[in-house]
Amino acid sequence: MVIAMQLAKQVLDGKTDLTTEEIEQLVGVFLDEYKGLSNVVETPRRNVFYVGDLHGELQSAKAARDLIEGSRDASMVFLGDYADRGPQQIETVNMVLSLAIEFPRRVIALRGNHESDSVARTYGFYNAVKAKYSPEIFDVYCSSFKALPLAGLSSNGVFSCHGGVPEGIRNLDQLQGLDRFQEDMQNPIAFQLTWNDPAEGDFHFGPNWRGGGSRIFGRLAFNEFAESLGIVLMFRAHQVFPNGFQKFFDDKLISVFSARYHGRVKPKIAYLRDGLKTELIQI
Ligand SMILES: [Mn+2]
Repeated sequence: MVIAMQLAKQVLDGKTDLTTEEIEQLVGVFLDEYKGLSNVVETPRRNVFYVGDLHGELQSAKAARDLIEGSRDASMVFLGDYADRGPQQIETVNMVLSLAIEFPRRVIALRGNHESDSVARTYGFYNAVKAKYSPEIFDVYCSSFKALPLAGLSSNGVFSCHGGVPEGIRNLDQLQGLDRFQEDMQNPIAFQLTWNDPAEGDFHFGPNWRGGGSRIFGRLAFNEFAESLGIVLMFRAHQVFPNGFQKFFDDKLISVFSARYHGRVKPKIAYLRDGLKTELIQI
């Protein structure tokens, strides 16, 4: 335990050459912390950084680290999609796990659709881990993914998740009661929380090009979900926008993306101040 805490600190300070034993230690301590969390965790009311997709870009993970290390009164919510696609996937995942371990009361990591065995097998993380370590270490990482909570909610009505509004939800208990400890999010509500996308328009739900049971949610679905759960503002990630963010539904939903994505994005981290005011920080 003490060794793993020191290890987390070393990763935050730049250590990248972890042994298989060290990865097992890091994931073990992370699981001790995360497996008992509820599906929807309570997040702070103010002074919260919301970090969008990182996708293997250690540069963005380090920018997040610098923000949380530099602001003692602030908290941070990672909105998922840590590995796959980018150049430093293992290092980026290690950084997020280490931030969660080092700052258990100020940092929370949520689950993205890429924190799934089958997706991470297809989009790069499996190959990266197999090349540097072994398929068994990929399984170790996947065990940490399963423990990630699906959403955050503050007492003043700020909701966060990777994808968005799932179909058929009328109260918080429906989210808290589902089984999230599945490798591939077989539960359709867990799946939609991490896969759905917003679209402007006065409709409820529609088909999503991403497939696999994912949905597009419109203004009517968003408003009903928000009213049912007492939500006044929502942060989510999952979609690439050139400016690193996009606002929907009269600015009540903010989508944020924190990776450069081959130069296609000016990456942002959203910062929720007091009174529901949000600043978008260029990283
Ligand atoms: Mn995603």
